[in-house]
Amino acid sequence: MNDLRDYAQQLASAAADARAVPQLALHETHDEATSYDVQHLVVQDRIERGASLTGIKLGFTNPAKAAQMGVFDVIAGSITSDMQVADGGTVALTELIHPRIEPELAFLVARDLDLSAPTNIPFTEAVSAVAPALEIIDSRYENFEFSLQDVIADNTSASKYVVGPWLSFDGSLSATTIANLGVTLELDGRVSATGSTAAILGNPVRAYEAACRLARKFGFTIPAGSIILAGAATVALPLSDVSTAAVRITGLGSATVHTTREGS
Ligand code: OOG
Ligand code: MG
Repeated sequence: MNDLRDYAQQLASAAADARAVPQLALHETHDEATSYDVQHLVVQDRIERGASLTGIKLGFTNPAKAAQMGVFDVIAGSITSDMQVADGGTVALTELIHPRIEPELAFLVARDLDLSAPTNIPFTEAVSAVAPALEIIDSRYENFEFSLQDVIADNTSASKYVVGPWLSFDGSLSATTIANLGVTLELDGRVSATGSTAAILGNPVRAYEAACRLARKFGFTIPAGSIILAGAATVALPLSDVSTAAVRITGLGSATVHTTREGS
């Protein structure tokens, strides 16, 4: 356990000091399950600094995103209250290493998910609302380079996220209507990446299934009120020279974040 604590400490300090560390190369010595053990210790460090868990995020649910990073397994991480930025809020770039931004879809979990049960409750019973979202990822590794095991240990590069207005599932919004919605990522008013919610595992509803599967396997909980970030609908783009970023999803609306170079 000692070496796992040491890995977690390196990653937690890198995030707190906004300073990259060399790749841990965990794939040489450790499996996925052990990498999730390191991740849980990294998240525990945030909780000890006063944050609380807000949900679960998925990574590499989009093949274009997986190809961008060279990692092709779907992975999960924890999101916490200190990562949440209000819609229209500001992120201090000085607190980040080499941030990238990606447009996502967020789900609001309506009830405690019983992950000891062998099957999932249906998506429409588990999830009550959906929102456009932005994720700012910030790998703690030099040059944003990692193996599968390394990125799992680094809490899947999770750094900040913004959730736009929630839309409840009702007659006009359903698991079918969210299956193929246009997504744009606008950087300083320019459309910089376009995609579809269909890029997320073919249908973002599958991100809910993946979240349950990974939670069961690697010891996450998904209580009522959790946010599920379904994964990027496009590749991630560098944020360092951007002042305002927005995601727009057809029929769902938008979410916006501003950046500042002043320390907070
Ligand atoms: C890992 C996180 C991937 C996504 O939405 O695919 C992710 C990374 O690319 O650094 O959050
Ligand atoms: Mg993401």
